[in-house]
Amino acid sequence: NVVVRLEDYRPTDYLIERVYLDIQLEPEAATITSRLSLHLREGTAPGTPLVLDGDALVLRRAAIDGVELAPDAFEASADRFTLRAPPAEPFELQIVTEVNPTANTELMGLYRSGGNYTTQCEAEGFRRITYFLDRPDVLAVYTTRIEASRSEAPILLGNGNPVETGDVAGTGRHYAIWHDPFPKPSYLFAMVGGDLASIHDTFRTRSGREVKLAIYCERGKESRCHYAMDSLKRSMKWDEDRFGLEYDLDVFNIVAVSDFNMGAMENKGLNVFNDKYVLVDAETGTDWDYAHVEGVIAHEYFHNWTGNRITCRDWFQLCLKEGLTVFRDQEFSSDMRSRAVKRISDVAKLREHQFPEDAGPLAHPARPTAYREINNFYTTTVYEKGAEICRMLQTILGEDGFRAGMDLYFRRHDGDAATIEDFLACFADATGTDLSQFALWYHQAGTPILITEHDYDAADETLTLRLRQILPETPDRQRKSPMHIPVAFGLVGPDGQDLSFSRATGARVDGSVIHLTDLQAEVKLEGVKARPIPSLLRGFSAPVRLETDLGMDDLLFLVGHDADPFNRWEAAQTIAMDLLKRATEEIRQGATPVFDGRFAEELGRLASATELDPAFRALALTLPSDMEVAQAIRTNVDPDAIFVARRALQTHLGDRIADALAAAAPAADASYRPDAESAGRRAFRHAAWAYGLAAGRITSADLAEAFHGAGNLTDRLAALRLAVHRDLDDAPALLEAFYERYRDDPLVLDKWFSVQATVPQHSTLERVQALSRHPAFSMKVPNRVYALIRTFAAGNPVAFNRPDGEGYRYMVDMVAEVDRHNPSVASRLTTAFRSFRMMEPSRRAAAEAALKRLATVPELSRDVSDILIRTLE
Ligand code: DPP
Ligand code: ZN
Repeated sequence: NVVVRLEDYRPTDYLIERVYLDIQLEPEAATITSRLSLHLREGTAPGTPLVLDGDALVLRRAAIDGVELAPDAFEASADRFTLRAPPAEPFELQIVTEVNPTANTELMGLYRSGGNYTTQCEAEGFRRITYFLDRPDVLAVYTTRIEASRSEAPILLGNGNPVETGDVAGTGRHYAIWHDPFPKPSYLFAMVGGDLASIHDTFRTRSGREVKLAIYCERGKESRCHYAMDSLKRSMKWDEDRFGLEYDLDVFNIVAVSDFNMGAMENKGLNVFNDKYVLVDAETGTDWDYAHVEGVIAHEYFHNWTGNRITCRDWFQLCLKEGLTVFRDQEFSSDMRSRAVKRISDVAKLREHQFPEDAGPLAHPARPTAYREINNFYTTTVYEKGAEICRMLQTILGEDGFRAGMDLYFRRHDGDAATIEDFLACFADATGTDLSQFALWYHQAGTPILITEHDYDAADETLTLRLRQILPETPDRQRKSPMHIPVAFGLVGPDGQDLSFSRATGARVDGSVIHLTDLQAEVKLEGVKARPIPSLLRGFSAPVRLETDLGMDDLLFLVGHDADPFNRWEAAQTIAMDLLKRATEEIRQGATPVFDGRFAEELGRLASATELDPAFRALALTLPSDMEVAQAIRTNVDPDAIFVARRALQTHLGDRIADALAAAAPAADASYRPDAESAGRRAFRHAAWAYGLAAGRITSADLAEAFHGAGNLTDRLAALRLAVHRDLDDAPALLEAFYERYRDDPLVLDKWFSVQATVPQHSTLERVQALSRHPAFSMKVPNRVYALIRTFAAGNPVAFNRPDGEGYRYMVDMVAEVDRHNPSVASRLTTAFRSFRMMEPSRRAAAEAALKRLATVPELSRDVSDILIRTLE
C-alpha cells in the first residue's frame, strides 16, 4: 500500500511523441502491438533506464527500431517494463502484449461487455493494454489500427478521425485505422469493436465545419438514443455561445455499453457511456433519467476542452478537469431548464453526499496531496465541491471576470497538462485579483461552518451583521487558515421587497456580496429604512453550513417572501430540519412530537401559489433527507428515530395541506414530454400523492389506479415507490405487474430493485438478500450491484444501520465478494461506512467490528484496503 505524494512529482525522463497501435481483437487473446517514438527529455542523462507501467500484462515481444531486444537488455513483469540502457538518440520501441478481454471483469483496460469490445483507461487502465508511461502529463499523437472478425465486430471505432477501412483478404477479418491529431494522455485512449446499432446526425460549428455525430448502442435500442443526440447538439451549441469553444474533430462518436464502472468517459472523439446515461424514452426513462442523460452527455462533451485540450499534470489535479466540467454542465442544465430548480437540486445533492464525505474519515481537499489508489478519488468532493469552487470564483470575479479568466486559461494552456495553480493564475492575471487566500478552498478539507448574528438599530437605520467561520478538524489534522467565503445577501423588508442600504463599512462588501476573509468580521449597513430580515448565502454562494440567528417568524417570512428562490426553499428546509431534529430527540425520549402548526400553513400557501414553478414547489415540499438530519445531529445518531420523526412530520403536514395540494395538483398530461416544465408538474403531483397518503386521504387503490393508468415510466414508478415504501395492500401486485412489463429491460429492472432496496424497514435486508438471488440480478454487472446493493447501503439508513448489525455484516460480505472480480465497484460499496462513527454506540461498535472483519479477508484489493484503512483510522 504505497502512498503517492504530490510533493514527489517529477517530469518523466522520456517523452513519447507518437504512438502507433495495432490491436488484433479476439475474445480471449487480443494482441496489441505498440510502436512508441521515444526521446530523452532535454537535461536527462543519456542511458537513463526507461521504466514503463504495466498491470497484469503478458509480454510477447520487444524490439527497438525493428531489432529484437536481447534478453538482458530489458526486464518485464506483469506490472513493469524496464529498458536498461535506451539509445541516446530518438528511437522506436516496439512492444507486443496479449490480454484476455473476456476474462477482464474489472472493466479496466480492454474488456468485453455483451459481446462488444470496449476500453476504459482512466485513471490507470491503459497500462492493462500495453506498457506505457501511463500518466496524464505524457501527451502523444495516436494512430490506431483495429482488426477483428467482420461478423463479430462489424463496427470498429477509435479516437480522432477515421482514416481507412478495409478487409484482410481471405480471413473474414477487417480493419479500421483512426488518427487523432491532438496530443493526448493515455487515459483518453479508447477503442470499441462490436456489432452495434447506431443513429447519426450532423452539427455545423460556428466556423462552418460539419461534424458527423453518431451514437452506438445495443441492437434494438436505437430509438432510445434520440434525446442523447439532441442533448449533444445543444451542448455543442452552448459551449460555443457561452465559452466560445468549438469542437475540433470531423466526427464525434458516443458508444453506450451496459457494463461500465462509472457514468461515462470523455475519450477524445469517442465517448463511452454507461448506457443508463444514453438510453431513454417515455416507456423506459424517468424525468430524472432525461435530466441526467442531458447533463452527462454535456459533461463528457465539455471535457473536450476542460480535460482533453487542457488536461491534468498529475492525478492530484483531477479537480482541475472535473470540478470545472461539473460547473459547466450545471450551467448548461440551468440554461436548458430552470436555474433555481437546478441550483436547489444541486445543493441538496451536495448536502446529501459531499457534506457527509467532508465530515467523515474519507474527507480530503478538492486538490489532495496523497493517495494510495487514485480510483478512490473520483469523489463528490473532487467533482461537486470542485464545481462549487468554480462557482464561487465566478461570484467573486463577476461573470465577465470569470469569463476573462477562462479565456486566458484556454489561450495560455491549450495543449498543456496543467495544475490548479495554473488555473487560478489565469483568473488572477486576467482580473488583477489576488487569489492566494481563495486557493485554500482547494487545499483545506472539511465544510466550514458560518455563524451569523444580526442587529438592527432603528434610530440609526443601521443593520449590523456579525459573521464568524469555524473550520472543523479533518482526518489530516491540518491546521487551517480562514477561508475567503463569499456571502451573497439581500435585506428582506417588511413588505417582502428587498431593502437597499446606502453605505457599508467593516468587512468588504461588493454589491450584494459580503467577503468574509477573517475568522470573524462585522459589517455595518447604513441607510436601511426598516427592520430587515437578512437573507444570507443567497443561491448558496459558498459550500458551508450556515447557522443564523433567525427565529421561526423570520424564517416563515422568508419562505413566503424571499426574492431569492433558493433562499425561499432554504428557509423552509431550515424550519423542517429544526422540527425533525427536535422530533427525533423527543422520540428517543419516548415522547410524541408536537409540531408548530405555522410551518404547515406557510408551506401550504407556498405549495398552492400557482404563479410559482411546480418543480420549485415540489422541492419545497421535500423534507431534508435522513442523511441530512443525521449530519445535523452529528453524534449518537439513531436512524430509526429520525425515520419515525420524518413520518410524524409528514403526517402532521399531510393532515393540514394534503387537500390543498390535491386541489393545486395539475392533471396528468395527455402525452409525455420530457421538458422541465412537464417534469415539474409530475413532481408536484407525486408530492401531492405522498402527503395524501401520509394523511390517509389517498388509498392503496388510488395509487394502484394511478399506476395502471400511467402513460409513462415517471408516473408509474412514483406510484410504485409510494405503494411499496408505505407497504400498501396493492404493493406486491404492483411490483409483479412492473416486473412483468419490464422483465426484459435491465435498466428499468434496476429501478425495480432500487425501490425494494429502499423500503424503510429492518426486514429489507432479508428482501435484498432474496433479490440478490433473482435471475435478473448479477454481481458482475455494476449497474445491478449499484441498483440493489449500493442503494441498500447508501439509500436505506433504517435497514443498513439495523440495530443488530446484520446490515453491516451483509455489506462487508458483499464488498469481499465483489472485490474478487471488480475492485472499483467494491471500493464504492465500502464507502457506505463513511459515517459510521456518528452512530449511537451499539451501531458504531457493530459497524467497526464488521469493518475489522473485512480487514482480515485475504487479498483485498488496494482499492478496498485504502478505503478501509482510512475509514477505520
Ligand atoms: N472522467 C470521467 C468523468 O467524470 C469519469 N471517469 O467524466
Ligand atoms: Zn468528468
